[in-house]
Amino acid sequence: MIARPRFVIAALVLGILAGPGTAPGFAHALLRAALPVPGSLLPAAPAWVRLTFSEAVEPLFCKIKVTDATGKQVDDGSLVSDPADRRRLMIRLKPIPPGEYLVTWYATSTDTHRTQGSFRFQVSK
Ligand SMILES: [Cu+2]
Repeated sequence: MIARPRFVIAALVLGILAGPGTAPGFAHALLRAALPVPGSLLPAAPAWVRLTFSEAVEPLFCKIKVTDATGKQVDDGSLVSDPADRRRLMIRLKPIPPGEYLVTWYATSTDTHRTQGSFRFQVSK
């Protein structure tokens, strides 16, 4: 009976060491692609921000926030996931004037690991 918790711990350690496949590291949701492209200067305001991660993500535990240069939120707050591709999240933007915008994202992959990041884009005058 006393050995049981130790067995469980050993199994967990072995599970961690064995890891999921031979991929380098674990299945963290890293940002693979974004629209607008990070750092880009756009001729017109985009209607959406779309992020594609390296892994499937859990929309309920993800967040995308888009703010203007004064810190005011310019997204409509409703995160949309793509049922055809669970690595993809989108959020709709309010009509935005020319300026610089910051996209901040928090993602939770299906293995519950969390990642976060941010990038900027600009809308030209
Ligand atoms: Cu992970």
